[in-house]
Amino acid sequence: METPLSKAQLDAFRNDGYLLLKGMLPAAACQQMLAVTQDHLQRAVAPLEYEAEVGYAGAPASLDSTGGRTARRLRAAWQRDDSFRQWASSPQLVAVLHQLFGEAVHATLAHHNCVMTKHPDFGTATGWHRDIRYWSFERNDLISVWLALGPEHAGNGGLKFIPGSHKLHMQPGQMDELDFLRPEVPANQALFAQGISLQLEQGDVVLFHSGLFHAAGRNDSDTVKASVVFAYHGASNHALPGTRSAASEDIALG
Ligand SMILES: O=C(O)CCC(=O)C(=O)O
Repeated sequence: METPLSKAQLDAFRNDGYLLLKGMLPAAACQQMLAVTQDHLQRAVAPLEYEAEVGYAGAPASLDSTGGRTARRLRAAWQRDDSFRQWASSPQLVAVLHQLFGEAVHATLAHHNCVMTKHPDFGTATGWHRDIRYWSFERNDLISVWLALGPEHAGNGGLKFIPGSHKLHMQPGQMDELDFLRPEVPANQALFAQGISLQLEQGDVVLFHSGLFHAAGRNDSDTVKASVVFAYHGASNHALPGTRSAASEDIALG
């Protein structure tokens, strides 16, 4: 297996909990995924998750209220179109993940496996959380892979990270019942102050540890933002028996 990452990049991932790979995917591949995304959004091709279902602050109250059919995610990206599958299983990406895990790579389709969209009118901000809330594995050691299909920044709801926060040990009172950092806790406010905004262009890829705290704002631009997001784990890190992670499709990628 080739080793595309330098020692400095490996160290950066270990220390910061994320790694940005600028221009990893050519424009043509991104444009193809964007065209599928726009078509499926327009035709509401199932399965979708709507802002009204997620219910974050400012979301439409119900599917039938104004803006109620604003999509949050096109789910099942792997099953949805070959262009997403090709990206998620591409040898170039698998080689990067293999190096980060130090072993064979599996994709879990238990969560993510989607195109995340953020709409200007009814798209909502996401509070500070870590993605491990979505899965149940032996170790908190999964990696989310986020591919920008267009520009992402603080003005259109781009990601914010707290570098190094994957190493923190949290006190129970810092998190709410959904595993978000409680905004009113002073220790959390000190953490939020360390948050940085990522600037992504089309084709940029950011890989982040499932313990890294991240958040995202609203989309104040006039264009829908779209990002393809998949999640991976090392072959030795097994889903816990009886959980949704164990019941979901898991793909060995080598
Ligand atoms: O785009 C956003 O609002 C953040 C999405 C996110 O981090 C998540 O759904 O886990």
